[in-house]
Amino acid sequence: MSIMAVNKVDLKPKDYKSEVPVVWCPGCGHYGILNAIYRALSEAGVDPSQLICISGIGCSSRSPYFINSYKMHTLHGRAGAVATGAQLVRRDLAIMVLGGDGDGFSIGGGHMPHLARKNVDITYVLFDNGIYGLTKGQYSPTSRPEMKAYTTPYGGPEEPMNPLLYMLTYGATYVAQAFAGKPGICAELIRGGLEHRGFSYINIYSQCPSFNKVDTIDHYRDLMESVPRDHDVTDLGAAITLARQSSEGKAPMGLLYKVERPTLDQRMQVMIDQVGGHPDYDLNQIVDLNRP
Ligand SMILES: Cc1ncc(C[n+]2csc(CCOP(=O)(O)OP(=O)(O)O)c2C)c(N)n1
Ligand SMILES: [Mg+2]
Repeated sequence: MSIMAVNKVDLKPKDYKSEVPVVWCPGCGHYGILNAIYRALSEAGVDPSQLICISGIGCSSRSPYFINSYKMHTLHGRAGAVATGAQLVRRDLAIMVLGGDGDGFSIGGGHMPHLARKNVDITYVLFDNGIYGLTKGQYSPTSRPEMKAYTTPYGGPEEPMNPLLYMLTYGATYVAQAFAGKPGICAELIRGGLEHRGFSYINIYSQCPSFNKVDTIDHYRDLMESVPRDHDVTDLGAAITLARQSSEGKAPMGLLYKVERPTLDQRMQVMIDQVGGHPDYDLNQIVDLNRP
């Protein structure tokens, strides 16, 4: 169940830090996002014993190690699929997926639309540094053509994808974006995602000073424009118009879209109830069995 069902605790952001030392390069934007996650968890009052952080592979996918929670470091690109299963059987927990642009949109690209269209009740924070950081700098689906990396020494021949437009058109019910240089805004948007019942997608640009020389923190500062105050977050057309700016040299920062729609687990429960329950697959029973 969404975070609303999770026990509220009064913990400081530092209480969500695990004892594992953070091992990213100096100046990496991922630090800002991790700090924002600590703040969001503290502000939302999430009980660490009722939180699972799930990731695939990548620098960003190491984040669950650094968070005081249950965690699953799964296969490259498969975090969303694992999270879907975890959510269906443990609706009493808050579930976050943490990972990168390569993990989510290259190898994991086949799973992303289904998380959105099924409205799986999880919060997905995508650390978008426009590169494969862990493997030392290959081109990713969000790399700009200007970005020269060792797989593309003359820059890229492809247009980057637009994650916001993608998520909106596939049916995500909470879509937001920020950049690592604004941890306060990131924290607010992640908290909103945690408190939203349904699939929440938060795209956070993150500078990779080691391998991506064009998407610097200054570039993101110039790129990002706050979502207008009068933007109606329930208006899909208006959200799509804002999202399209990312392909036109400006990128919206803030909450673009938020609507209520039945989640996958809610719809499955309705079907199970319609047939009078199922001995092997009763979501309520599974949840009860796991409670002490
Ligand atoms: C099946 C498989 N294919 C390829 C790899 C190599 N690999 C590890 S991480 C990664 C990409 C990570 O990029 P991203 O998700 O953007 O994370 P970042 O390191 O940039 O935070 C790749 C291709 C792997 N570990 N497993
Ligand atoms: Mg990356």
